[in-house]
Amino acid sequence: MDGQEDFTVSRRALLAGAALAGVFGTVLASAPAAAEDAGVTTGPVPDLSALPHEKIDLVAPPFVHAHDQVAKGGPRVVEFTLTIEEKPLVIDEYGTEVQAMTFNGSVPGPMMVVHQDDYVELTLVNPATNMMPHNIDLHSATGAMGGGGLTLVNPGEQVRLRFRATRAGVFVYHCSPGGPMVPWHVVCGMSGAMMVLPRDGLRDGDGRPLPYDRVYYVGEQDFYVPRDTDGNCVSYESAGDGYADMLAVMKTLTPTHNVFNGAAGALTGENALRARVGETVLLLHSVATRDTRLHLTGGHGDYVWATGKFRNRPEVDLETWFIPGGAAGAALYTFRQPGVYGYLNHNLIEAVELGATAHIQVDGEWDDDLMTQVQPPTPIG
Ligand SMILES: [Cu+2]
Repeated sequence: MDGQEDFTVSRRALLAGAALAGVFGTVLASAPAAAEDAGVTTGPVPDLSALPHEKIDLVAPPFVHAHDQVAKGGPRVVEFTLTIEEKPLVIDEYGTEVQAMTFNGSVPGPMMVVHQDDYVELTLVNPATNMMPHNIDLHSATGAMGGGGLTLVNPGEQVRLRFRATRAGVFVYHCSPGGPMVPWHVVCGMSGAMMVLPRDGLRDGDGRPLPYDRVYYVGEQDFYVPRDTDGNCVSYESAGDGYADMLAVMKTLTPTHNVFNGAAGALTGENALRARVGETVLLLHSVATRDTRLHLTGGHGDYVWATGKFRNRPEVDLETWFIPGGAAGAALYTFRQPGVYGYLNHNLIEAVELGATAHIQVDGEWDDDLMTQVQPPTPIG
């Protein structure tokens, strides 16, 4: 692997995915990216025309498209389209710009919601304006590297994948185009999540329903921005131009930024999430690479599926919950007090210095029984 950083990856080489795989294939065992590499041959497409079809328009995080919590009727075919956008993205208040790769233009990509046993029919579009091949590995899917082996598309191509969502939970999806392109595309922004709800909705450990009034989706994203000799972050004209420098930073395993929803401050202040006292909020959270430990300041996790899989009994009354990299979790909380809550990675250095903080602005009546200031700050006496 020595000297890999010395490769200058031109736009042309990135476009020619095969050529690039040739370059790196000699130095790295590549994860298979395409169907032939994954040894996959699928048969005739099953006829599901008798099932109801539903086409969903996705919305950008932190919002989640409208959905039923309890499924009405039997399994459906739920249709989604994700369009890949390679584009510059400002990731902090200093104007640091990265050449991001995104699903639907946002980091993270949009949350997709279905019910267990639904069929997901996903169209992945790679417009000709992009420069690189991409695909999608859905952790909610079974086979062909989560669909990655059947969805590799060059600029100017689209592909349609169908899979059955057999397991209930929140699951990461990410680009996985093979070899060293995998971590690079993911730390350039290419991940998101899908929630597969149990058909009868969320339940506590004793089978009682756990409905929610609001749902938000937060994706935690690590960025590795190269710096110049003065310590300033460097921007590049294209993703390929910055590849070698970024790879060197990636290999330190120390991100320069670790942010919620694409940028430091994307969910704070004016952009805070909102709720009211008495409302139950479902907080969905994904991390594609690194681990996180989430905390709601002044609140709790009433019910938490930290690893996100709803057939497991939720934990209750948590102060902080751990989500391993490569997973998406879910936490349910009913707000009891108004005010501004921090929702953050409780590695406080990452929260405050690297950007992993959101705010939740909660309106409503204060409960003096739960908390009150018995004496305001007063000279000691
Ligand atoms: Cu990609």
